[in-house]
Amino acid sequence: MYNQLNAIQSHQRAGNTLFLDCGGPRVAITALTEKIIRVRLAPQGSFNARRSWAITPPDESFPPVPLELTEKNGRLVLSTAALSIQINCAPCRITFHDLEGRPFCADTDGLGWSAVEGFQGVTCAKRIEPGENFYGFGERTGRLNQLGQRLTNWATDHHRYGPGDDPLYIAIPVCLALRPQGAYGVFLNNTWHSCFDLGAFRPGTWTMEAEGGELDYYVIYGPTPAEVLAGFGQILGTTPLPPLWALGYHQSRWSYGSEAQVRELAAEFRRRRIPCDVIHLDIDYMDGYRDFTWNAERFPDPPGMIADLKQAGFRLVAIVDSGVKIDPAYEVYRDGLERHMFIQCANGEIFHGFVWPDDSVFPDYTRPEVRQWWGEKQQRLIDAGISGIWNDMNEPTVFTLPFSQGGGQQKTIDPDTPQGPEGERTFHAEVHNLYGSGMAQASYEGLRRHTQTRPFVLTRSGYAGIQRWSACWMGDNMARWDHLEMAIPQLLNMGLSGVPFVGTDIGGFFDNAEGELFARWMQFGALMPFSRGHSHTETGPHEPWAFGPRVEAICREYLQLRYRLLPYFYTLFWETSRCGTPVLRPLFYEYPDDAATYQIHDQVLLGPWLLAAPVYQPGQEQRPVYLPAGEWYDWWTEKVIVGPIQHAAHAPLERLPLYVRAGAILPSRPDTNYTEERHPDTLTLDIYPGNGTFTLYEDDGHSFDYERGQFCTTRYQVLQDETNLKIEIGARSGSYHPSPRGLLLRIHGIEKQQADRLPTADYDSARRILTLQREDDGQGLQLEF
Ligand code: MIG
Repeated sequence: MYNQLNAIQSHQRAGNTLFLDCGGPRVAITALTEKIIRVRLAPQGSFNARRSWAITPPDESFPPVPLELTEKNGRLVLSTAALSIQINCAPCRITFHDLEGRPFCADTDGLGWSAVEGFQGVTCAKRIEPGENFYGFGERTGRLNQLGQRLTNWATDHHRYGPGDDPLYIAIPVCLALRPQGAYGVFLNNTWHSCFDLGAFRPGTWTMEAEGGELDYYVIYGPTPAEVLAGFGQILGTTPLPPLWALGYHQSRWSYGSEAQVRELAAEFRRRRIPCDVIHLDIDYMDGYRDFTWNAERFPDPPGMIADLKQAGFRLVAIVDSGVKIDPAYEVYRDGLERHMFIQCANGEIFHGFVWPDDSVFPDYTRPEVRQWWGEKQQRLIDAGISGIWNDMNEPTVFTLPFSQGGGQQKTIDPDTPQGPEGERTFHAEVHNLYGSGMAQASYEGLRRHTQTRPFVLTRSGYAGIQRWSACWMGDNMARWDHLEMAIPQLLNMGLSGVPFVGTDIGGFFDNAEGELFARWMQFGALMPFSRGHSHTETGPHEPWAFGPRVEAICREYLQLRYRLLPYFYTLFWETSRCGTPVLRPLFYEYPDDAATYQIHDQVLLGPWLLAAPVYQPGQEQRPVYLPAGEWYDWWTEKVIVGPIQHAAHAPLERLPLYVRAGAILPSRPDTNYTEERHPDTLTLDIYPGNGTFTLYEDDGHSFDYERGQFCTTRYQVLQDETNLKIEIGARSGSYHPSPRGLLLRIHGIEKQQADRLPTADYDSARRILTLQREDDGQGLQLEF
């Protein structure tokens, strides 16, 4: 039962905010930009003074926005240059309109607050417009479009989750609503247990509800999905440029549990010439699961081992769990206790529960001094040469009994446990969803302080804004075909929630993969922004060579493809660092006016140019692929297919259906076994006639010098008219200078007569590819023929 707002009795403007007084309850509507509007409800009339937990810039930091307020026919209309907010006065209801007058995000019941004694919930009900679909919502199962679903935001270690399960580890109350000509986003700025109901309870109405805190939401108008994502980036932050090595392939397992095993694994990758940059150490490297320690028997000389591996081009990432073992002989426990770093119950006892290290306590990462302290503790791993930190069990997961006694009940920290920074004390119920983000922030900031290079952090749990600190993987999936299928929309919806650096355990975590499943998973996995194979301790070997030579060859081929495309991947990460753009995108992201793309959950675009349609069924050698309007080049055959079309792709086990959009300029580099093996001696540009532009970004790949201008960009353009193809390579601009290299242009889809107009080039008539070789002097180049 919720109270609803009555009539507005007075209103008042203060700067960019319009306050509405509804006879006690008050509403504040703030235009932060012409497209970002914040709406807050104070049921008792006074707004919560607490800062937002996840919003980066304070409201005051936005420059003034030209605003117009008019009143007519019992309505208040607040207009920016991009939209208008129409407020019905009796009762108070808010509707947004685009410049053509189309309504969106319109209140039905509007803002509500609990009418039940002892329950502090808030709610807001909005109309689902005809043809509207809903995406994002962080880490989800099921299809891409979440229309008709009810989704919970409560970080949970959902044991053996599968399609249809809710909620999972990551809680991101962010949604992207889409219909032709109009996308908008909503961020529910509330960290409590909350739900989105997308018409499951009441068809035609979508709601957001939280079990505590304020009703406080941001509406971000597009009209394109790209503009919505840019808006999310403005308020929630973006992923900083990762180190290049983190874009390589990562190999993990629970656990590579000894120095000999790790060395053997590394050698095997090089022997077999399968590209790999990173090896992950799961919990067995530790001494009795004590964070920041080493098991001296299994790993007698971590610095020596890590130094040798570095020589061979491998980095190590070490897992760190959130639970700190209760053990008076353990320095981290003792020190943390002395400095009051752990979460304490209301009765003064330290909260404790069972995880891998048995009885454990939990740092309160909402407190800056705790994050600082945790970051210092990482020093031991960094001193040994560890390059990145993997945060696990940080929902946090807590059990009632030791694992040796079956673990008992799985839960988390009790909701009424006090937590929070000085002056902002609250209870776990409010900050539960932030636990993973706080831990990742502590890890990121500690790594940055101590290494002065770009950190790599991987986390299982997180809240909105987690992209500022960490990559995310989708937890414990299974080696099953439906889990491979689920991975596709799962990663796409993460990207649409502002989190681009994502991947699933390639091959599946639980159970044994068979070769065919592994090969198909790797074909998609090689294109995942975060690409890591990982598996459970009770499974058989899951390394790329574990399934025989045919699967091994497939893994090699697709990982080599990933490595060749690194300049493209890297530029896509640069884009997301600036604009929040997803690296892996659903089709509708690039074709928002094509409603045929709205329900496609099983195809992806890697950046603007590459379309992949992973095969996720056994024995399948053909699958339907939707190609939107325009020309598409089949990656394998060079055949041109004209969309929009539903096309049957030929997909024997060796083939991932892959297409390049006309107008593409795809930068690539020569094969390497790891990202920093040598300076690439050639920059290759694959050019696909059509109309397009692309800006390549380059820097040293590991330092923060780019923040001081040490980077360069090169703009490319392809123009095609009836008779001529024009290719323009701009002069390189910026103060970073790549090492000397050649430039290889491969122009696709060229007919013989046209090729003859460029006699200096090599022509492959079977594949219709024209090749030109130059020095890459950074001066730019123009071709027209
Ligand atoms: O209770 O560290 O999701 O990736 O291998 C299991 C062991 C704890 C869960 C993680 C998984 C990891 C495993 N961890």
